Amino acid sequence: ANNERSFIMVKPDGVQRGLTGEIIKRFNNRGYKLVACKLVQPSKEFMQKHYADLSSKPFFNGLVEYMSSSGPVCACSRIWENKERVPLYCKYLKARVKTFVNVVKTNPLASAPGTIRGDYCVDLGRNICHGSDAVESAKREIDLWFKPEEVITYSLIEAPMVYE
Ligand code: YYY
Ligand code: MG
Repeated sequence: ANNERSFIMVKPDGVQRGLTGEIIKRFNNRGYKLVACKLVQPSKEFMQKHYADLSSKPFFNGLVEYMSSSGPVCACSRIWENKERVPLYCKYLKARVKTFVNVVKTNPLASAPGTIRGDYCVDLGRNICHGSDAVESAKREIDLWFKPEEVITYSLIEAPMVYE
């Protein structure tokens, strides 16, 4: 089993709408191990760091303002504990994360039913969930959001029932 980690965050709209449990459950159902989870009220400066890659975009200020002033977010990390070979896993991580979050599209209206965005939201700026888009960005985001001791190492008892 590999132990590459993803970073998933329920955004303020998702938390306010009571969808935190639904989103956590989606990933649980698929067999991904939750290794970190906390409710955070991020500052503007913190969200600027999180979305640093988007700082030149016209929507950046509004995004940062929204994410830091609309209520808490729920930050989570998961391990994709499965038997896929690492190169294949790396190749498809983006697609896999996007499959759960939105099927490639950021705009929920373009997201397929069955995905998180496709099932729960309609507007671009209220798309309820963030998922890191690559192994490297996940690592950067986990280091930003969590102290090392907040990411827990444990065995998932149901793992042999999920993976052959
Ligand atoms: O990774 P993802 O969330 O699907 O999209 P990003 O391109 O990383 O943008 C982050 C965030 O910014 C997006 O979830 C909504 C918001 N946003 C926006 O408000 N307007 C856009 N034109 C593009 C993105
Ligand atoms: Mg993104």
